Amino acid sequence: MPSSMRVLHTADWHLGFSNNGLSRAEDQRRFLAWLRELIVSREVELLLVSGDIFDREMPSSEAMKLYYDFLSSLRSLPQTVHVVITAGNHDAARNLAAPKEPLRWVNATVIGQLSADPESWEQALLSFEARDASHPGIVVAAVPFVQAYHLGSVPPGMEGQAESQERAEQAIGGCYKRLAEVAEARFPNRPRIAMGHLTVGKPATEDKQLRRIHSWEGVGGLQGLSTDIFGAGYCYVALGHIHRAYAVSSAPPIRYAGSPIALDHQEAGRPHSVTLLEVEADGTVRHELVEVPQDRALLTLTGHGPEICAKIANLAPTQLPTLLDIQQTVEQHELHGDSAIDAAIAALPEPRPIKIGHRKQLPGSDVGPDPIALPPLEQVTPEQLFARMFEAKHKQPPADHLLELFRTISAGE
Ligand SMILES: [Mn+2]
Repeated sequence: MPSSMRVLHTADWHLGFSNNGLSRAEDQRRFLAWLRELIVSREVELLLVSGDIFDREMPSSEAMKLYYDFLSSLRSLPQTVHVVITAGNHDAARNLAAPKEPLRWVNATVIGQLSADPESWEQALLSFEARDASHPGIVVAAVPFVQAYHLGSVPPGMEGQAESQERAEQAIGGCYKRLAEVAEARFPNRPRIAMGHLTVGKPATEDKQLRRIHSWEGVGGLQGLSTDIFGAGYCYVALGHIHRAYAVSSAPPIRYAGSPIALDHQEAGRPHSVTLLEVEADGTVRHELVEVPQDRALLTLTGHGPEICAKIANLAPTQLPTLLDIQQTVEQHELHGDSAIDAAIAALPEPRPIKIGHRKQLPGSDVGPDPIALPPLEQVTPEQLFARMFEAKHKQPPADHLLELFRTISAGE
């Protein structure tokens, strides 16, 4: 057996994510506990997290606690595990990198942002020794989410325009190529892995989810950049940004890790995984997708009321409450009230499913009933807005105790 180094590639944790206000912190806590066990059982030496650690720029205290507790928990493992974290487009790069120094104590390195100065890019170049002394170790080019103008060759504001695609490829490609050259000079013959949080390659045309993310979130709104930007200097490219585990290219492997848990109903119904790599001394990489247990189901139920109620009655039990997105076909007289569906849910044993969406549509129409029209925003008080939105969603005005609760919250008490 040639000696190899085990590396785990993951991304897009989106800690602090919630579905219509329902926190997914428990799902994420379970994922991180599972990940820690996997690191032990598969003797992982290096963990790469390719961006979107948090769901938002100002993460909740709950999300931050998940993150720091996980990193601290790696300290008590029998063997040292190094962690490389890069900022994604959802992360506030500076905030993520602010605790850089204390995180060194838990063997974690955070790269938040790259500046226009090519000399500074070398901070993203990290070298790790292997446990097995006969293995040369690995160099990681930990490139975070980067707008091409950060790198200095595309003017701000030009991003997203078709003519800037080529310049973005030159700027970002130049960064990867420079890092590979510097790494070769400093650490000759060490296998190199590149990280990135961006859209590269073309999505499969049948994959609506990928196309959606490509068109909405490409680097600066660009379509996928060419895979040529990574050059020939890396034996593996560990990507984040697109929430599906797939290979953009196979030689060398350029892979998205995908989100470890299904975040919304569009991500549900397919496996979610982390990518385990065996990196040999000569840079040969084998990969294995290790499926992440999903303790919660996210289901979309469609049909008429009685069909949906029957589907609810037959739901398989799960560890955490199933999240239901209900798309009900209704007749005109059924537009108000959900009592049969709510009763079907209430009849189930704990943990009962939670309805996070309920859309009603008349047969043959693609859209639900018109949302309630709102006067200009400046003429509406927050409470009126809340009441109208509640009514639009639930087909009835909010009960008094909900209005009371809203007043308490908006008064900041
Ligand atoms: Mn993401």
